[in-house]
Amino acid sequence: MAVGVDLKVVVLVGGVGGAKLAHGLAQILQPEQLTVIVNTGDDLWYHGLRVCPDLDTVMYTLAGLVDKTFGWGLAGDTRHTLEALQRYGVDAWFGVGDQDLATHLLRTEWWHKGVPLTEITQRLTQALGIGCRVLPMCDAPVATKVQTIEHGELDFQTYFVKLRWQPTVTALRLDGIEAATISLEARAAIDTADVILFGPSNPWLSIAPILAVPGMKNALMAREIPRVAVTPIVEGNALKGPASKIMKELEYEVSAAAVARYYGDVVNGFVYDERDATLEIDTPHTMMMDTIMQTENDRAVLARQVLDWIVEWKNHVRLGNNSG
Ligand code: FO1
Repeated sequence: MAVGVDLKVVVLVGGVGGAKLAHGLAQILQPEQLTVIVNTGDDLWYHGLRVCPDLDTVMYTLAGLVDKTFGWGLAGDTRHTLEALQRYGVDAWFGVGDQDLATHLLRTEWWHKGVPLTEITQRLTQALGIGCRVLPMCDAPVATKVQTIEHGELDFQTYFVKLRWQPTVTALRLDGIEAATISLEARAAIDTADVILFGPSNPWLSIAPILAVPGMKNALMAREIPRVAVTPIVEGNALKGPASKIMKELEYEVSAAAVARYYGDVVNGFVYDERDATLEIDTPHTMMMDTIMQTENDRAVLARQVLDWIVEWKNHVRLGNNSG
């Protein structure tokens, strides 16, 4: 079944995994049908530059510019500036590429002129030829802080990149979240959406910060439409990154079912992997699929399967049958 031409989709994402689903959706929808709302809790000041890793990962992925080996950064980028910093004795553990710097330079220039991050992102995405809307979760700076046993509280990228997510996590805090508000653009996208998707991103590190933006959760839950999460956990493992390690450390069972329980009634639909066929998921509407996106085509296939299932489910409800 073809994806409905009028279907408006909002997808909430973090970095690499979520960007892949956003790319799949962008391959099968018209640009005006898709809005991607991105976590900015990972953002940092890097030698005076405002770096927004998840926004950049999404942007570069959608523009076809991303480094395919890492899943972040620009393909073919070099690290000469990083090497020059090292000559000055800087411990250059955060791998910003030379071309990548152009994004951060421009963003920072506009940031200091008072341009909101939403507008900055629109300028950058437009220049990169990205048709769909990419929105930061909010305009205010919010910083994820990671409480660990070994090092106390860490800045997110210190935990994630410098210490390679090895410290044991005991809690997460979102610095600055109280001052944030849902943007008019995010609100409008949610208010007019036919479907909300939660990408296969880390629920604790990537999706929770988006949901914590004041006004965001209410805006999402006010919509009686399919609100569907795609699992980031397959056969008890995260496909990428520390999701399963963090689940253990925060004393959750490591399974797609536990992710569904964590989302609770924020979602009413859950897509889990066919390799986990024996799992029992509590969410009202569930579907099993091959959720692993190895190729670019896999992304479009998964996006289409998810939307086709949702269209069927919506038709079913319209016909008066609320089950399944
Ligand atoms: N990830 C790494 O594992 N190592 C890095 O040195 C690194 C640098 C980096 C620079 C710019 C950027 O946009 C992303 C970068 N990432 C790096 C990715 C990023 O730290 C994480 O993937 C996300 O924050 C988690 O979603």
